[in-house]
Amino acid sequence: TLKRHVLVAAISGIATAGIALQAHAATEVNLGHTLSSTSHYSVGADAFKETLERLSDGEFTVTEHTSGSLGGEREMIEGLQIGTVDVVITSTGPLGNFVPESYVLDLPFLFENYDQARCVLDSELGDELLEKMGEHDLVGLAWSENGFRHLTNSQREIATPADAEGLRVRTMENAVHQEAFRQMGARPTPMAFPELFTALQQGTVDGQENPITVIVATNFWEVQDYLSLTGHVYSPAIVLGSPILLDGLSDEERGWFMEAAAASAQATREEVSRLEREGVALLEENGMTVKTDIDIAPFQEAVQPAYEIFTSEYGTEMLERVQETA
Ligand code: EAX
Repeated sequence: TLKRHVLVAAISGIATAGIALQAHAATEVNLGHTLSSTSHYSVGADAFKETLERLSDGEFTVTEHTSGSLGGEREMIEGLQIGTVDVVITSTGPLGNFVPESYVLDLPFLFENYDQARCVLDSELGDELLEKMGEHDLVGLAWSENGFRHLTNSQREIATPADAEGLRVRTMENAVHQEAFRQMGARPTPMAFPELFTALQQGTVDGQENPITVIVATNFWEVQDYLSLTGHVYSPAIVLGSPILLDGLSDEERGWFMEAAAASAQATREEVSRLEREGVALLEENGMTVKTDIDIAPFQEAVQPAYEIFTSEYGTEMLERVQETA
């Protein structure tokens, strides 16, 4: 900013000398996500901010809006389309409502581990899916990460699908997830993330499912006693931009956004990996009962119909390509 002040002073000097010049104010980039300022998304937002401001030499400044202060993920994606928000870090949970091709990534038990999931997202297929965003008034900047999702609840320890029978579970606004939980015998209730903590607190729902990262960042131990490490679905995150801002930029400027998003994704993945190592102990220290040795076979079997419903609606091509790449 010192530089900017000097620049502004110089320009006003020139202007008084009768030469018409205009000082450009830095463009403020509003970045939103649903998680707290201690979350892996915030680590990613910091990296985005640092990288974009450095590469653009202050042409862009980034303002981070945490904890869903700009709305839930579905709302923020809509915000990108109409230009009320510039950059969003979001799970792919509600993305299928806008870009149906992305639904495939949210199929339960699609990936076995982090390496496999990251490898698919970093492949040509991942790039192709990012480009697809452009057909739906969104700019796909980078694949980031949320993590493997696990089930928490306030009622009882869950070791088998039968234990989840009748449990009211908040799901993301994602048809594939809702179907999977219905097949498991639970009662899925789709809800935007910013409403979730209160819903758990008031008992509107008994449980929810999210990665260790989110459970830690949201202090869910305050309202949930039981955690079962089901790892039932890998939840990618994506850094999305608004075409209203990005379409008006030069190639160089867009390149800075891409680089900033790549740095963001990298920093987020590292934080996810750290929390995968340290998070469970932290949750136990905070009083959660954690069921670690889950036999996932019956869960996999229970959610099979979600695959059939998915492929009957969207075909098998995308799914086959993901499975070949994995
Ligand atoms: O992206 O809605 C969810 O449960 C997501 O995992 C959360 O907003 C982080």
